[in-house]
Amino acid sequence: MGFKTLLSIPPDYDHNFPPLGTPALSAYLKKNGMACAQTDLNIAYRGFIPDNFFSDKLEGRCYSAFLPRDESSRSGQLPYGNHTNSSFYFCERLLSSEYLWRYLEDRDENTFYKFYETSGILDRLKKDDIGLFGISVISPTQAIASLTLGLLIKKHLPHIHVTIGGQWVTLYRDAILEKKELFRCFDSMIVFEGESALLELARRLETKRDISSIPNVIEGFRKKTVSVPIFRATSDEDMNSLPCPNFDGLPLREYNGCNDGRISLTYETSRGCYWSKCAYCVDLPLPKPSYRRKDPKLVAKDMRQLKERYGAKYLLFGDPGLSPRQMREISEEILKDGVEMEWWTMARLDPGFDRKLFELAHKAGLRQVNFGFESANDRVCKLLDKGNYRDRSSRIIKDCALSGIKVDLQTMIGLPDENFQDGLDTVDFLVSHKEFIDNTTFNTYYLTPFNFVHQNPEKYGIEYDKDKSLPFGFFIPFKNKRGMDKDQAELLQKIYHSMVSAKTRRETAGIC
Ligand code: B12
Ligand code: SF4
Repeated sequence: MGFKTLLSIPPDYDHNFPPLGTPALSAYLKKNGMACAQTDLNIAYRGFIPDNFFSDKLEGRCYSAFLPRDESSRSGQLPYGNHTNSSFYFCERLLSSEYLWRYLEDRDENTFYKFYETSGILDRLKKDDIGLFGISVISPTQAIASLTLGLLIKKHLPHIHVTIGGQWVTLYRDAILEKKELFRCFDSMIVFEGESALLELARRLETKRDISSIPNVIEGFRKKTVSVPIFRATSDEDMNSLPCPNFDGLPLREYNGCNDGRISLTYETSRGCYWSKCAYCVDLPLPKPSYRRKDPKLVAKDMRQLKERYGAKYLLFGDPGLSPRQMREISEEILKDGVEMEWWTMARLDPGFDRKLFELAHKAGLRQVNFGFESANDRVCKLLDKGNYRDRSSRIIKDCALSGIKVDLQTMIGLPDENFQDGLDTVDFLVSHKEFIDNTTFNTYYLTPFNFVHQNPEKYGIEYDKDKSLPFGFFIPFKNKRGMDKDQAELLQKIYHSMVSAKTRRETAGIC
């Protein structure tokens, strides 16, 4: 019996689609001859805690102070509307508190601990004779649950090598290394892209070889010291040698995206961003990975495989930004191959997009594009190196909608140096283009770590206190020196919503 790896997706994350990290890694290990399985504990955790658990339990516990609880923090202040022990707020505060270790093993209050005890995960690890257990930490919402799980396994099954990886681990690699005691919860961590590093880790563990020199693998605790080999030596994988993701073992019918019975999966046709300039970029923190795309022929082949193997009907492309060239060539290959499938993607408002291209892509199954629009004000876009221009955005949005593809606009209000008048330009644009826009994701701007604004706040008219930032903080408090404050940003959002609904009421009443 060979060496076995089990990869897990801990709570709490998006329930709409299976996250792509573990299917990508699982496929890569299998392609290279290593046994690998995966389990989605996030889906299993859904519904585990009663709705009122956190509101009822606030009194009298040391860690209740880390839960966002007053009315002001429940409304507007907290992005992503999560008020539990999986909130960004709770995670970053608990990680910096003296109660962390007590919480990680608190049977009564730590709902993740309770869940793991009943989930059967420890039995599975024993029964399947797992040698390497991987935890995929994509977002801060999973961090406390991941540490709880790692610690539990290290206590009960210390012979199993526990490794953590994913976007959260990569983003906070320095903070984790600063807080070395976290290595009590895992034996190693893998930063940046994980395929080559995880494969090499599994191979060396199987043959009981030293793991300290594997690029992007950081080993710790057991040896009392933490070894830090050079990061990124092999982190940018060649997309054309990555196999089609493998979703075996994930409960594909249980994701919300499958609510009408059609299997919806995640996929990627490129990594990195071909633009890579936006000053506030959240999706790809610094240092940015290089841009690589998968050969469109291979993309069409993978899509066929996902359809045949899993009955997939819909694909969510996780590419941070699909380029016009990639969209064209993929569409051509899909049509040549005859694979019938619907797909969704994120893209820039790039001048290379036009009606002809969108019509081709629509024919090939493209049903929705989420554009990074952010602002209709050219000065603000220029300052942030967004590369968007109002008139061009208008043309692309119309071309896309008129081709039958839904337009979703990611919009931010309160951007660096953006004043109230600039914000009104955005509201005006959205209202006047309403008939072409299917949905607007309207966020208030938040300063996040490791981008150009964070690196050089003066240039963008931003001020924040570096010394007061929490090491695991995601939303950093800041002052927009010349721009609008949070209240004005919220007011603009209210104006937008009232104008859009007023317009809709008039249209419904047949006045327009
Ligand atoms: C597509 C996407 C989504 C989609 C799909 C989500 C899904 N179900 O898959 C949607 C739009 C729904 C979404 C929602 C959210 N997302 Co999102 N999303 C992405 C995006 C753009 C791509 C993710 C992806 O598929 N990558 C491709 C896979 C293959 O890469 P990967 O997951 O990084 O995995 C590799 C490595 O990290 C590593 N690895 C991963 N797991 C493991 C495990 C082990 C053991 C090892 C060794 C290695 C390893 O190896 C993998 C292969 O190389 C990323 C940004 C990015 N560039 O990755 C943000 C990102 C993951 N999302 C993020 C966030 C915050 C969210 C939201 C909370 C809010 C938001 N920003 O919209 C919600 C989640 C809602 C919720 N309830 O929790 C953050 C996470 C922040 C962080 N770093 O801590 C990211 C990084 C973007 C960002 N900075 O805002 N998201
Ligand atoms: S287009 Fe998106 S991923 Fe690329 S730099 Fe801008 S915000 Fe980042």
